[in-house]
Amino acid sequence: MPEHVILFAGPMGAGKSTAIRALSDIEVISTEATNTDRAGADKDTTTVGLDYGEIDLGPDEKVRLYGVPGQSRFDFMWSILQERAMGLVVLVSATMPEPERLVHEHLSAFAPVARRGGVVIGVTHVEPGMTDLGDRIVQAAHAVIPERPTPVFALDARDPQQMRTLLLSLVADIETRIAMAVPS
Ligand SMILES: Nc1nc2c(ncn2[C@@H]2O[C@H](COP(=O)(O)OP(=O)(O)OP(=O)(O)O)[C@@H](O)[C@H]2O)c(=O)[nH]1
Ligand SMILES: [Mg+2]
Repeated sequence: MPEHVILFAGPMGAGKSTAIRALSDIEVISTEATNTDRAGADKDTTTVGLDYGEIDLGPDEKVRLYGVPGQSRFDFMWSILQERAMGLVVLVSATMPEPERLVHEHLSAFAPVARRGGVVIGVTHVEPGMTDLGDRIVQAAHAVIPERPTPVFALDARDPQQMRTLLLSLVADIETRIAMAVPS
């Protein structure tokens, strides 16, 4: 059965664990601990290990969803998982200072996955009137991946329907790339 490995990256509080919970068909495996960094994100818990969920997109298409803890993106276990991953979701919250800088940082950390497979960016906590934020994020993504456009979605990580739209567009992008790849 064909399967995809998708990584969810982004800073603390962006909504990675929430997004995986919204998408997963199975009970999510999550290693949450008490958040001692209230300045980083004002919430009760933070992910210290990984999040893991699964979703079936069709009778024989399984997607494995892995959340990368915001602070440990350079750990060796993520280098290993990065080799298997074909897709990357970078999440960032619009309420964070300089979301475009955070996108640059987290996309750079997983650029090999984005280049080999596909990537989408999800911006959470978007309020009306944040007029040029989308453009700034598009530019930040272009600086890391200049060879093709990176889609940017405004979404609520708690909303399964919106998360599904993002995931389906990522998987479609990956499959197009595979279908059109030059045989080696
Ligand atoms: N109002 C609002 N809340 C959101 C939105 N997206 C996510 N959230 C909330 O924002 C918080 C995000 O927290 P997590 O999902 O724990 O974030 P995380 O990226 O896993 O963070 P770490 O594990 O600490 O790196 C949760 O309380 C969500 O319910 C959104 O678009 N609007
Ligand atoms: Mg988390």
